[in-house]
Amino acid sequence: MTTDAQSQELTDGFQLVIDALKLNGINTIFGLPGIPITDLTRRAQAEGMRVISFRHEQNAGNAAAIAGYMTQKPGICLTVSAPGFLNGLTALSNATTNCFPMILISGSSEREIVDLQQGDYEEMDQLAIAKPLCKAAFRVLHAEDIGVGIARAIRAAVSGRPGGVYLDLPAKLFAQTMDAEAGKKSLIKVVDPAPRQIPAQDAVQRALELLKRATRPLILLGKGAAYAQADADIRALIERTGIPYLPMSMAKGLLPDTHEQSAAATRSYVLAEADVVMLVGARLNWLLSHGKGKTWGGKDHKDWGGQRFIQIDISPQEMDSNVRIDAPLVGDIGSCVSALLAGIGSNWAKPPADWLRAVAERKNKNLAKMAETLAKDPTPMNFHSALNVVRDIIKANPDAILVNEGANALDFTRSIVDMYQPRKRLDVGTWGIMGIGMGYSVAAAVVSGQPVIAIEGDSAFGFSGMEVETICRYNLPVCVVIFNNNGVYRGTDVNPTGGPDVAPTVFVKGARYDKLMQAFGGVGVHATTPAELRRAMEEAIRSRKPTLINAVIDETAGTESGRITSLNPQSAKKK
Ligand code: OXT
Ligand code: ADP
Ligand code: MG
Repeated sequence: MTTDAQSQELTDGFQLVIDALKLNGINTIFGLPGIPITDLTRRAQAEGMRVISFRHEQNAGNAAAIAGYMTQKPGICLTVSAPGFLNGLTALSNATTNCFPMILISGSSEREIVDLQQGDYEEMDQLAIAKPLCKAAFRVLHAEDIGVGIARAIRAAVSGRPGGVYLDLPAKLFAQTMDAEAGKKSLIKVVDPAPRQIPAQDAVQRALELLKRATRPLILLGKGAAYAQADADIRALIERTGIPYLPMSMAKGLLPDTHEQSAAATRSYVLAEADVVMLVGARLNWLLSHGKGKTWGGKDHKDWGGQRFIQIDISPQEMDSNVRIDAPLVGDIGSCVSALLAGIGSNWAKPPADWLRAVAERKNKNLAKMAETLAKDPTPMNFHSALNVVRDIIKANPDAILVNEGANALDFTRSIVDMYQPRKRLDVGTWGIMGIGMGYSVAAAVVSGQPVIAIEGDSAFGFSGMEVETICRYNLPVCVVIFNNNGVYRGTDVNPTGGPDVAPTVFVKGARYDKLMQAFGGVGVHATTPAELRRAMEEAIRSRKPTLINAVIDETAGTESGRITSLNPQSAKKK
C-alpha cells in the first residue's frame, strides 16, 4: 500500500546492494554467479559496475583480497551459498591473516529452514561458520538495513588493522521491495572509513630516544608499511636517519631494492647483530623467527638475542606478542612516521660508521657472489639462470606487478628479482599459501591496468590454473611463467616400493602447460633456455596479450620446501 509520503516507485534488495556499494566508491565485484546471486551480478554489470567472473570462488576471493591491499578499499567477493561460500572462505581467512581489507558477500538459503535444519537447497549456517575466521561478520534480513550492513562491513574491513569481513545476504532479501525514496535515504556513504590514528607524543619520544642510543640500528619494513601508502615519508625516515633497512617480502620495492641502505642481501647478519630494531608494519611471527633464537643472535632456538624493539603498528595487541617491545608506537603508519620525522629534524646523527661499513661489506660480498651465479648459463636451465631473465625484465618494466608463489620458485625469486616500486610484489604472504597466483594476477591487472608477471611453481600454479581462461576472457596483460621442475620442490623423488604410483611430490614429467593457455586463445610458449624465456617475456610485455610460458627448469635444482626446509618435522626415530 502506498501513502502520500511515499513515492510510487519501488526498489528492491538487488538494487540497494548495488547502490550502497557504488555510493561508497566500490565499482568492481569479483565473483562467481549462481542461485541466489545471478541477477545481482547481471544487474551490477547493467549499472556499470565491473563484474569479473571466475571459475572458482577461492580465486575470486583472492582477487578481492589483493585488490583491497592495493587500493585500501575493501575488495568485494560475491558467491553463492554453502559450497560457494566455503570456497570463498579460505580467501577471506587468508585476507584476515594478512591484514588485507575485503568483504565476502554470500547469498544464503532460507533462514527458517536453515535454522530448523530442514534440509534447504545449499543449507548452511554460514554466519556462524565465518565468524571465527574473519574480522567481523554480519547478516542483513531486511532491505531497509542493507545500507547499514554495507557501511558496517566497509568500516570493519578498513579501519584499524584491516581484515576480511563476511556479509550474509539471504536469498529472500534480494527480492524484497520497498519505496525507492525511502530506500535511497537508508543508504550510508561512509565518512572517513579508516580514520587516522595519531600516536601519543610520549610514545614517539620513547621511540626516538631508543633509536638515538642505538649503535647498530635496523629498520624492518613489512607489508603493513607498503599497505599504508606513506611511501615518501617512509623513504624520508630511512634516508634522514641513515639506518640500514630490511624489507619483508611484500615490502620489497617500497624503496628500490637497489637502495644503498637496503640490507636485504645480508639478512642473517643484520638480524643477529642489530641492537635496536624498529618494526614498521611487520609482525614478529614465524617469518622473523618470533624475534628470538639463533636468527637474532640468541644462544639457543628460544633465547633472546638482546635486541631492543620499537614497533609501529595500528594494533595495540600486537605489542609483546613474541618478545618485549620496549617502545610500542601505536597508530597508523603515516601518522607515526610523520611524527617521528618531526622529532628527528634535520641534524640526526647517522649510525656509527663501523656498523654501516660492516653491513655494506657483507652485502657487497653477497651481491658479488650472486652476480657470479647469475652469469652462469647451465643446461638444463635452473632457477638462477631463468630468474636472471625475470630480473632484467622487471628492471626494464618497473611498473609491472610481480605475483609469486611456489617453494623454490618463490624463495629464489624473492632474493634474485629486485623490485623498484611500492606494492608491486604480491606473494604467498603470512600463511605461505599456494593458490593465490591467478586470483592476484587477475585483480592486479584489473585494478592497475599495468602488466602482470606471475612467477609460478608448477605445483603452485595448479591450485588456480583454470583461471587462465578468465585471463583470456577479459584479455588481461598477464604473463604467467611456470617454473616447471616436474613437481613439488623437485621432480626426482621415487616411490620406494617400486610400485606403479609415482612419489607424492612428482607430477607428469615434461607437462606442456603452455598448451593450456592456447586452448583459450592466449599465447603459449615452451621455453627451455634463458634466451627463449627472455624473448617470450619481452613479447608478452610488448603485446599485452595473455601469455603462459612453460619454462623448463632442472628437476634436480630445488630443495625440500625451498628456504624453509627446517620447518619439516624431523623424528628422532630412524626411518
Ligand atoms: O643473509 P643470508 O646469508 O641468510 O642470505 C639471505 C639473504 O641475505 C640473501 N639475499 C641476497 N643475496 C644476494 N643478492 C640479493 N639481492 C639478495 N637478497 C637476499 O639470500 C638469502 C635468502 O634471503 P631471504 O629469502 O630474504 O632470507 P630467508 O633466510 O630465506 O628468510 C626467511 C623467510 C622465512 C623470511 C623466508 O624464507 C620467507 O619469506 N619464506 C617464505 C616461505 C614460504 O612461504 N614458502 C611457501 C610455503 S612452502 C610449502 O608449504 C609448500 N606447499 C604446501 C602447501 C601450501 N603452502 N599451501 C597450500 C594451500 N597447500 C599446500 C606446496 C604444495 S610449497 C608447495 C608447492 C611447491 O612446489 P612448486 O612446484 O610450486 O615450487 P618449486 O619448489 O619451485 O617446485
Ligand atoms: P610482513 O609479513 O610483511 O612482516 P605482517 O602482515 O606480518 O607483515 O604485518 C603487517 C602489520 O601491519 C600488521 O600487524 C598490521 O596491524 C599492520 N598494519 C597494517 N596496516 C597498517 C597501517 N595503516 N598502519 C599501521 N599498521 C598497519
Ligand atoms: Mg615445482
